[in-house]
Amino acid sequence: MATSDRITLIGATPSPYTQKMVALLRYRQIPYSIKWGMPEEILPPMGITPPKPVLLPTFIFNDKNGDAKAVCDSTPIIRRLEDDFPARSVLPSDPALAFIDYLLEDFADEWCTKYMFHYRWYPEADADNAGTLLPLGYNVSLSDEQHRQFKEYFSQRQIGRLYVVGSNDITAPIIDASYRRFLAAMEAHLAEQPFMLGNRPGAGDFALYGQLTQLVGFDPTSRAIAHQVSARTVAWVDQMADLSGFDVQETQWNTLEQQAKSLRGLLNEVGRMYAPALLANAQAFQAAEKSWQAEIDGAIWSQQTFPYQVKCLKWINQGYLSLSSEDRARVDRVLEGTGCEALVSGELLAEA
Ligand SMILES: N[C@@H](CCC(=O)N[C@@H](CS)C(=O)NCC(=O)O)C(=O)O
Repeated sequence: MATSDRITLIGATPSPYTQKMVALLRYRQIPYSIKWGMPEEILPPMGITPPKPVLLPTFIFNDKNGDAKAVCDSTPIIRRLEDDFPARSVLPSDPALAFIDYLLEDFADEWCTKYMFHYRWYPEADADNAGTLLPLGYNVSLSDEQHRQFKEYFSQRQIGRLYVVGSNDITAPIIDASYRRFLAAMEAHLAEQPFMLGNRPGAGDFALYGQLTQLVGFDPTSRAIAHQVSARTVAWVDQMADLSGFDVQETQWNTLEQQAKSLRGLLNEVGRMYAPALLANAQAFQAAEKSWQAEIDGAIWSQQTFPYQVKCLKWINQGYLSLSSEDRARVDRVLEGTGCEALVSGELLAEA
C-alpha cells in the first residue's frame, strides 16, 4: 500500500536525528509529510510493522512491490534519497572529499550525540527542562495529567540510560571539555566558510546541525556554553534550519586540497575522542565483552559495548578501502597527525 506521493516520516522535534533529516529534506527540496509521535503507535493502525529497533526518525518507503515499509537510520536513508532524487546532492562527487564528509557525519551522529544526551539528562536543571518539554514535542495538547505522567516516565527512563553513552561523574568533565573544544573548532572554521567543506552543505553539516539543534536550542546548560564559546555556531544553527531557498547553482565545495586549515580543529577532535572510543568498542566486541574501559583524554572512559558502533568503524574502513590508492593518499595527507589515522589503519577490521 503506497502511503502518499511524499516521503513520509515519523519523528519528534527534540530528536536530533529527526532534525537532521527534516533540514536535509528541506534543503534538498524533497516533498515530505511528517507525523509527530511514536512509530510503535502510528505504524500498526496503518498496517505497517514497526522496525526493530524503533528509532526516531522512522521513514516509510515503498518496497519493490509497492508495499509500505518502515525504515530507520539516517545515514543509509540519506544515500537512498540521493538515488531517488539526484538534484541538490549532499554527497561530494570527489570520493576523497566524500570520505571526509562521511567521517564528519559519523562523528556528529555517534560522538556529538554524547554531548546531547549528557547535557540533556545529567545536570538536574536540564533533566527537568527536558522532562517538561519532551512529552510536548510528541503532542503539544496533552492533558496536564498525561503530561505529568509522561514527564515522570521519560525522565526516569532517560536518566537511567545515561550510562549507555558513557556519561557519569568521571566522564562528565571530559564530555564538557570535548564539547567546548568542538565549539571552539566550529567557531574558527565558520570564520572561514559557511559550511564544513566549503560553500555548500554536505551530509556532515546536517548531522552536526541535528545534534546542535538540541545543544543550542533545547538544553539550557549546553545552550549557555554555546553562546559563551561560539556565537557563529549559534547563528549557523539558525541558518541550517531552512536551506530550501539556498541557491546551490552558485556554490561549490572546496577541493580537498583547498580546505581551510580550520577543518583540522574538527578532525583533531574526531581523532582525540571518537577514534579511541570506536577502537576500544570494537576490541571489546571482538572479545565478546559486554562493556569496555579505555583511557580517553586522560580519564578512564567506561561504557557498554555497542554492536552498532562496531559497524560504524567497519563502514569507515570500507569507505577508505574503496578509495583508489591515489585518493587514499589524499585522505592520508588530511588525516595525518589528527589521530583519525587509527580509524583507517586496518586493524580490527576484517572480522568487525
Ligand atoms: N543511527 C540512527 C540513530 C537514531 C536514534 O538513535 N534516535 C533516537 C532518538 S533521537 C532514538 O530513537 N532512540 C531510541 C529510544 O530513545 O528509545 C540514525 O541516524 O537515525
